Amino acid sequence: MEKRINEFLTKQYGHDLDNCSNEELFDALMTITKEEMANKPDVPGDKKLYYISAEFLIGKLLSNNLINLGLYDEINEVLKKHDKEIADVEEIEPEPSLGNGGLGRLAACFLDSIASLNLPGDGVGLNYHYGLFKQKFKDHLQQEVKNPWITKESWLNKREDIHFQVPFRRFTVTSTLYDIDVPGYETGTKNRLHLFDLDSVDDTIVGDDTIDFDKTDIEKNMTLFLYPDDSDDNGRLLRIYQQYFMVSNAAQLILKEAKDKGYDLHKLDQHVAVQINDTHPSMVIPELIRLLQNEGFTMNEAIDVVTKTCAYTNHTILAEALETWPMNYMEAVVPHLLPIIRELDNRLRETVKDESTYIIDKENRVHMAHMDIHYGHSVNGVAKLHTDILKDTELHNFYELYPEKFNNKTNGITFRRWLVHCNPELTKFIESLIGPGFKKDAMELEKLMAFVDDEAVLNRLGEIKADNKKVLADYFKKMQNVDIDPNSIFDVQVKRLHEYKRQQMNCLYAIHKYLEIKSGKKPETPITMIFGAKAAPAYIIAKDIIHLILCLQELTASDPEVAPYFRVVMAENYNVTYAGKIIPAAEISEQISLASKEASGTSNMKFMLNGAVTLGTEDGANVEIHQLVGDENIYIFGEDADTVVKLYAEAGYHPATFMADESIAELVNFIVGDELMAIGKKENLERLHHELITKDWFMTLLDIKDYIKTKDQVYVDYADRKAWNRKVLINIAKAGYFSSDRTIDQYNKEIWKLK
Ligand code: 26V
Repeated sequence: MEKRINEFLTKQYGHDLDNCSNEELFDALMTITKEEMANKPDVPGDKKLYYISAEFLIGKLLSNNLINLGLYDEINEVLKKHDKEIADVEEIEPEPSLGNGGLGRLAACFLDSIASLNLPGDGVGLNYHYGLFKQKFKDHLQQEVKNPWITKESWLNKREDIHFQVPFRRFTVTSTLYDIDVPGYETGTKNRLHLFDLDSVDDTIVGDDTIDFDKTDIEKNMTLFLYPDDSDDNGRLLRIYQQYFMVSNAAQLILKEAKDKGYDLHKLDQHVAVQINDTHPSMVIPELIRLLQNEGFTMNEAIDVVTKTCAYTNHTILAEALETWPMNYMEAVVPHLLPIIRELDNRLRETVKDESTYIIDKENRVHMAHMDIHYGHSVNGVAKLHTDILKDTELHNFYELYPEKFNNKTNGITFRRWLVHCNPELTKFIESLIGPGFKKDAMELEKLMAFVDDEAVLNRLGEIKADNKKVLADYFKKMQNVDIDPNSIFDVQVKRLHEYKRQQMNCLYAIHKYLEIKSGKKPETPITMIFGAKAAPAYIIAKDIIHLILCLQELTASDPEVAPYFRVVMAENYNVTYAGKIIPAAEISEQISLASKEASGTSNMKFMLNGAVTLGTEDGANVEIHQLVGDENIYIFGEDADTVVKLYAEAGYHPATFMADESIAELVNFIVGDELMAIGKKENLERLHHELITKDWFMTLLDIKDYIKTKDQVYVDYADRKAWNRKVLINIAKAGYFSSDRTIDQYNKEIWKLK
């Protein structure tokens, strides 16, 4: 390997390992890794999965590819010999922001697990040139700028052999395909992530420090951004263009590959499984039907085989994310799909009485999820509680029609990235205790339970955490010039910014702690509250919450009475790379969504695996974590999902009732008090305050008291290091269930049936 790297460097740059730059070394390692992957055969099999998703939040790939190829240790040794660090080389790699949050990162974890279980399955999505956006902080506000990530040399392989014609009302475009190889962990095989693009897309229509562009010039803008602003008509039309472009290419690729392999398209379901990741790819159903009709299928034949091929995953019960598109918008973009969608809807009307399940509603809107459920063979939620809520309330009418279609697939995460790569010290220690088997069979982590009262082991876990906290403190300093005390408790909430996730409740706790310290009550151990979150550019209140967090950051840092004991900090541009540093260093995992609203959560699993203790509501996968670790090793607070669902049904929640409590009012009113007004912007702080006291749709004030009480207890318990590290060990030992290898095995056995 040393020779190969040196040969590349000398030929390409005239340097060798001793005098090359990190940029040159990255190029060498990426090129060699790509060659290695190119030489691997595809995962074999007679039936292949296509996982269609608007998001694939893959993160940087160098280390993970090397780990899966079994080359990581060897390369690490070579670099060390020449005084180089793989971590420094990684810094050079740009991080694609091809996703928004949990749904996109889940898709990336799934690709890793599918390949690692040696199942034939490719991802299909779009090659967004600027991804979501890059977040910058200025004047305590989020600013969005484009995030160019495609460099001359990248992981993308252009497929000269594959182009499809994608027809729209106004024009037809020719697509280009880029593939990223996805090697399995020590399988010797690979799958692919297919990212479709258009040659005509013009990066230069977006200025430097912005995400604005002409939304009408589709041929130039189609694949520039993930989730372009849809607050106006042109934005919404662009979303439909993107979605159809994605699924038409997916459908054409599926049929081409099936035909190339000589399969009988009438038996498509025996050779192909399609997983529809949320509703963004739902148009794949009518598109496949359309293309099969072009192949001579009758409508009945096409519907039958497409239904048996397609399956849908629901990732949220929030109404705003259950997409519906007005018929006239679809007419303007993809008129050729409308006769098919109408036909699908008419067939229902003949047999199904319940109008609430129709695809086209009275306002002429197309309900994408309804189409998926009627014309797919499987509907799954992403955690037990979430699936139960789908069956009992949100999709109850569908459940009555098709009980056999509903199933649960509790989410998971790939341990290759979220343990082996991001926490090498912990991985090594676990290996020294229970051997390497857990890397292939995550349930082996249970063996750690043998050490639950072993003081040396518990101490070592504490040392590893302390080391990771130092690494994170250095990273914060380097990236943002922010000081955090590695000896403080690291209490972390990192996730998309949304009111239901209740970052604002965590802020109210911060205010509580600030006031307590000002009144003279200092915490036993200093505390650092760490946030990381991007807010959708048009989501005003979410951006106001970021403003509040950044004001609290300044307030706590600039007050000499408070700073030594308590800090609030926010990671700028929280992404997969940042997550890889923050999660191994975290001690408290904040999972405080309003019960019933977080479908699953996946950071909760990452934190648990890395030895953080959950402070959370009985929501999403927290419920399953609670069951696994038991009451002693998790902190649960707040009202449960049943209570919350009832409150919504009865319109029974009123923030004013809670504001009548002086101790709550003091915290909420602090948002518009002198201290924060002196730092922040009146408009933003007043708007957020007003929202909380008049609406508070996600019931922050409902749980605030219990939250404060429970969190105070967590901090007290933390002081007993031995008892705390026992909790840490139990959390790690019980995390095996949340390996995405388990999740994918269940998808395969119960939905895809690939092998
Ligand atoms: C929906 C929309 C609709 C409007 C435009 C922007 C946009 C962006 C994303 C979405 C889908 C959000 C769904 C989502 O990310 N759900 C998350 O999925 C995770 C993986 O299953 C799960 O762990 C989280 O609880 C869930 O919030």
